[in-house]
Amino acid sequence: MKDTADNIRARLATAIGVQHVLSSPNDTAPYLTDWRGRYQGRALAVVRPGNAEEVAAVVRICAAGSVSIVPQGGNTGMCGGATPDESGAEVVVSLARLNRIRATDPDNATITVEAGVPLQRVQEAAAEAGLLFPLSLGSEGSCTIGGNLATNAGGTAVLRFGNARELVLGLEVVLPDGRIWNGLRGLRKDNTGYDLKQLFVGAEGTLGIITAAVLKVFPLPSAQATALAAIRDPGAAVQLLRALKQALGDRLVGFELISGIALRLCRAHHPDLPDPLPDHAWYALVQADDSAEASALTANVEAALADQIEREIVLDVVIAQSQDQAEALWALRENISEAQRREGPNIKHDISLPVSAIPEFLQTAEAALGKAFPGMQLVVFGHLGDGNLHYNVAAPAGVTAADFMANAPAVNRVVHDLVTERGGSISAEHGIGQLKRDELVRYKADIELELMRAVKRAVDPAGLMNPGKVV
Ligand code: FAD
Ligand code: 2HG
Ligand code: ZN
Repeated sequence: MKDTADNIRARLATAIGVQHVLSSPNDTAPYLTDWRGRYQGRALAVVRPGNAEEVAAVVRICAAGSVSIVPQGGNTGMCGGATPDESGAEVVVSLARLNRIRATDPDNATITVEAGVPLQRVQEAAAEAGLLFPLSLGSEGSCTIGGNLATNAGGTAVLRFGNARELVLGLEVVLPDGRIWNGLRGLRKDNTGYDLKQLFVGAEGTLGIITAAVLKVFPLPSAQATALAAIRDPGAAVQLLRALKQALGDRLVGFELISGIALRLCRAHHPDLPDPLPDHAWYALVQADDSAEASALTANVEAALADQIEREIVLDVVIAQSQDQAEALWALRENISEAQRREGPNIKHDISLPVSAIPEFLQTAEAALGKAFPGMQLVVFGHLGDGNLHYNVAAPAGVTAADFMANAPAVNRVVHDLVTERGGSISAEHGIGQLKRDELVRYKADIELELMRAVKRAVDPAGLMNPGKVV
């Protein structure tokens, strides 16, 4: 027989303390909607356990009562994965109180942190030990490492360091039956069968709750160079990327593409930001880091960019002369998403393609969308070095965003069909959540969906972990 909601709440309160079981509308409101305000759910309770044992106790209570669980970190996700459904029967498990740095091991180049530690705090803790944790996202002040792993987050340094998946060596996970799996190993080599930790990375909370992780850290760079280049078109960006890889090797950390429209939108909402190269159609933001002497890196970056100006690949360039200037150039890029949110709803696509296919994709997609939805506005930017574009579509002037959003399925179809035809992915780094669950069924091969469902059934036979998300 199913427990009543009151009984479940009482048991949760006994397990983790009544003050950590929230159920009043005021207390729960921030946990029940996503960052973009696109989804709105209800919950039986929002619980805030303080350690892995308490998470396990919460999961056992929910499992015994057949109550579904929605894990939540910083709630910055882009696909509604951390928002409960509208039934009011799910329990949101916030990991925010699991916020300890457990250990730093400079000789092993690892840091062990709890899931609720904000990404920026992980970066700072590593830096305090003279080390670099390279995952870097615009949301890093709010998102948590547990959320980063659960979404396999990407960001702006994937070109050099890989996605979250490549930065994790070990995990501690509370399984759907409430057992704690301690896989907190700090090993770079471990071929003892299936790589279980990777199952939970990118699973978006559908297989278990990550409570802690052992992460890779790297030497802090001693030299950094940041440049904004104005370029003619995306084809020139691809040529520039290739030339900079050749000139800088793995000192090239990030390579972002920004359309002039995206940059101007960002400045419209952040007029305090600089406008060093006004009125160009496209820009590339380049980050290079090195552990060697600063002058060598700067000279190499300058020479490489000067060469590209001579070849007319780069039209104009500005190289940051100070840390403040570098941060301001990055702010032009990092604040585009926030500027878009302020501007109003838009139809988002987080796509990846072979880098070589991107210029032609952009031309074809713009023509196709222009024909089907005259006047729509493209806000294109993203991590070109990784073949990942944020291909966002906003309403034509004079059309309300709400009316325009009714076109989302048709716009998705145009974009995702073109991406798929070119061997690309409909979710490069944001995940599936509830936003793209139906798109996944449409575009993922049957055999892959079958394997995913088999894994889900094996690990979570009762289907209580974040139902309705991903699979
Ligand atoms: P949440 O939003 O709380 O949750 C995301 C998903 O993970 C949900 O399905 C949730 O159930 C699950 N989850 C959370 N914690 C756990 C846990 N401990 N165990 C199991 N499951 C869990 N993303 C990128 O990849 N690259 C970017 O460059 C980037 N830039 C961004 C910029 C801005 C301004 C914003 C608002 C978002 C950006 N994002 C980016 C998206 C988002 O920040 C990432 O997806 C991030 O990894 C989510 O972390 P979170 O802690 O906020 O997770
Ligand atoms: C970014 O790279 C984020 O800024 C957000 O992934 C992208 O808002 C978006 O579309
Ligand atoms: Zn991104």
